[in-house]
Amino acid sequence: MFSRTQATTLRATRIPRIIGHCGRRYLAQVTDIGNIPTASDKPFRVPLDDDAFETYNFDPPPYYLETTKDHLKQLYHDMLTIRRLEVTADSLYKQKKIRGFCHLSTGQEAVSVGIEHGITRDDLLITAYRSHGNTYMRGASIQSILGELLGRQDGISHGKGGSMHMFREGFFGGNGIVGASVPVGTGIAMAQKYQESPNITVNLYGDGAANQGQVHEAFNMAKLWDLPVLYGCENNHYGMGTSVERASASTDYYKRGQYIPGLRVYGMDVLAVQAAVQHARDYIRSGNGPLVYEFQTYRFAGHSMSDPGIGYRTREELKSKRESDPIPMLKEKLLDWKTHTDEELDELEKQVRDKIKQAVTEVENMPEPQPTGDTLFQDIYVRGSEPLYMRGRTTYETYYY
Ligand SMILES: Cc1ncc(C[n+]2csc(CCOP(=O)(O)OP(=O)(O)O)c2C)c(N)n1
Ligand SMILES: [Mg+2]
Repeated sequence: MFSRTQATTLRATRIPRIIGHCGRRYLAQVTDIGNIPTASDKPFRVPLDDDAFETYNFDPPPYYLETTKDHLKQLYHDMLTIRRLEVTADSLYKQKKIRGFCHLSTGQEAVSVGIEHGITRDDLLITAYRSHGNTYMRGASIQSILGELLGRQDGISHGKGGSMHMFREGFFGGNGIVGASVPVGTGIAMAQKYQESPNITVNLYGDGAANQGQVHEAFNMAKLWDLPVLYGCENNHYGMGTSVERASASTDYYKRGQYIPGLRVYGMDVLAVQAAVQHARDYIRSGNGPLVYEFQTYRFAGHSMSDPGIGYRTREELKSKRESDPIPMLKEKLLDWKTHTDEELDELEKQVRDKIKQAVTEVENMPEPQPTGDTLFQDIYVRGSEPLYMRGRTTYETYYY
């Protein structure tokens, strides 16, 4: 475990941050820029910001991340892809090609990307409804996500789930009921412990959900039984139109586990998120029980497509938060460190844009689910595991599988 003091010795020529949490600019330098290997797959360390973490009864992660040039580019690629996918969803919604609920996570990409790079595919993940980024990061194709949003047969939930209900192996959704996924995720971690699995569950919820009783009941059981679960509160500063200050008696969400150690992570920095999650995984897998993390992030868009997102916050606030957009922030670091060139990153951005554009064309040509009674009753259970029959609206509508 690295203390803050030990971590400091890893840095030599650091320029102190001159702007605070909102509107931050990253000015730190790599310890020894000459030591960055030329080979794209050779590991080296990059420093993290001084205020990347705040701890609660917990040793902080190391203030550096071991990475490679390929990996840094992958992080950038993943955040760009989620952003582009959601900007595209926004436009498809406005064209009325996507209907119903649709919650975007623009601004929060560093959280979903950093988490996935801090765990393995054998670890499990559950979240609430703002889940397009998590779904993509768990390995779903862009087509399956966009297809789901457009209600197509080849969507990830065969067009029946929509924006909030996407699932994949190792990913338990996409859940629409605020807070309810937290006890479900706790149960998943309990199963892992019962089955003596070496893996962990990442259990995400919002700042709005954090005040619910069921969240705290889940914390109690997780600590009582030392379950392998990382609770992650994505503090994007609002639950619908209500700011955290108006909703929460304490906005220190990383301390809300009381008897569970916690960490506040600067969630606009994908490198800090990954380092923090790797650290949590090591800690939990060593049998230490649960952790409560708070990822400090920000939602640029409205709560959902029906919320313009400006009625409860000022344009000035939005403007200043946009200065800490996780995507340009990472780009700035890569350019500062000379790990990648401007042209290389521009080319990557173009490739991502083209890929999403191509996916939209494919998805628009996907068939819609068959408008039959059978379709209605399929996919309630995993295919092949259905019961003998299922009741419809009335007993006269009983469907036999
Ligand atoms: C049990 C329940 N109560 C209320 C709602 C309506 N609702 C949907 S989103 C939301 C706000 C949740 O905020 P937060 O947990 O911070 O998540 P965010 O939208 O910021 O990602 C509410 C109250 C709901 N879906 N479920
Ligand atoms: Mg919120």
